[in-house]
Amino acid sequence: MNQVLLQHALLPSGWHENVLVTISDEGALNAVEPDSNRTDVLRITGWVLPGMPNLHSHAHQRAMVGLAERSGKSTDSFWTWREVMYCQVERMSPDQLQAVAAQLYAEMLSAGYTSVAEFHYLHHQSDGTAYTQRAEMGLRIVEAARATGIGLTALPVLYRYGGFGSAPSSAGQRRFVNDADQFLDIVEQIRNSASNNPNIAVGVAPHSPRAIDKTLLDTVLAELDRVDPAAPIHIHVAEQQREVSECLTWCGRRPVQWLLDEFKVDHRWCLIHATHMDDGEVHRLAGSGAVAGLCPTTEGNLGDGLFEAVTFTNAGGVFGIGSDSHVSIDPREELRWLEYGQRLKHHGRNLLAGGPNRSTGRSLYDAALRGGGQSSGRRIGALREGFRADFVVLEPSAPVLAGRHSDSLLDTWLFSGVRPSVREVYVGGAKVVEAGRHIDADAIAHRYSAVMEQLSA
Ligand code: NGQ
Ligand code: ZN
Repeated sequence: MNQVLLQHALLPSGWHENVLVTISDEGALNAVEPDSNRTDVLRITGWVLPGMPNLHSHAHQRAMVGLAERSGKSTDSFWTWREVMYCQVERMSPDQLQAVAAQLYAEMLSAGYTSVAEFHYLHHQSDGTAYTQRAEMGLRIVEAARATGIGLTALPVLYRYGGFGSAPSSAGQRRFVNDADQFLDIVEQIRNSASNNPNIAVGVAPHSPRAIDKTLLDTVLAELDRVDPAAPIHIHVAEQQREVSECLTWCGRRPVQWLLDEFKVDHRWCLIHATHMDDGEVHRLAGSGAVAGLCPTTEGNLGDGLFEAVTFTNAGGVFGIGSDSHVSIDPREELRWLEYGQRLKHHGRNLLAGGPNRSTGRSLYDAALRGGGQSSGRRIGALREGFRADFVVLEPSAPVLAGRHSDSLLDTWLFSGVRPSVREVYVGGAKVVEAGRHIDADAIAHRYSAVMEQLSA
């Protein structure tokens, strides 16, 4: 048991001072008591926010940032980017993946993300044969999370087909493909490796309606219901217009509509992107209780389109944010671009503030904490009794924050660029970032650099 006093902290009921937090040996918040006059415990000065959950990550893609920013022979698109990505992942070994993921997670932590939902589909060896331990690659993700201290929702990906209507998978997808039994084997191995670790939860991720079919997903979800009826389910959907038209051609329905018709989509689900929805789909998704997993910097990078955030949030929809392909690793940039996208689309300002006289930064941050927490299958996203002791301390001496407090400070932090970031980060009560750097930053970066030299050779 450990106690600290937070000078200013954002709690579910708003900003409070002198908040005494009592942290259990397992890293949970046993008590959160504002207005304490205790002087015999460690006092953390400055402004403290709940750590942000990152609800969507493909760790391996961090190794290819910048390598698809050069025009190809034909018109570039999401689909040509995907070909570049398939080429890049052809060679990555388990050791290399682990080093890349560790560097990525250390950077996430120093940007203020305290947990990550890893949507992991790089399962097999380069030639497509399974590793002796089928979950080898996913286990390396678990190892990287453990080593850096970030909270993890491991989401092994179910990937079987290459397109709508059970189309065969392509050669570039050979490292991803499993049938139901093989996939459930991976899930079980990951679950076993993470059991009793309060920093880790395990869910499943059917890759997209393109990569599964109804029977396959029903089989997998029935087994998941048996072993963990609360486990989160994440899926990519309707990111590109081409997906919508292919889905319409295949079944006469749009992808989000198909998903909502065919499965019991509820608060356990997280629909990644859901960019292209008609008004009916926006309202149905908002009413389902599922989280929309938005990744604005990646969606911008890939030319996806803009999510209908104003209509969706007005209809009570829940969203969270993810750094996805990791063209940026900063929760502020995701939130800022979410709001900017709506400003550019609707020609207004403060569109996601949620009502008159409200702070846009605060509304965005609160909403993303809620959706991120919900989609993680863990008790995170709030400084609240029973939740994990995951929090970030902003840099108190940052000139740009001078004279600001509470919501105006949060607005300034969010809407002022990339500096300052955070000074300290705690996950499950353990300090993992100090003076703005991960406590093991040098060793992690050293291994990462060596791997990047190998991959570029
Ligand atoms: C992915 N990424 O699985 O990494 C996808 C692209 C696909 C994003 N959607 C591949 N951002 O959708 O087939
Ligand atoms: Zn993705």
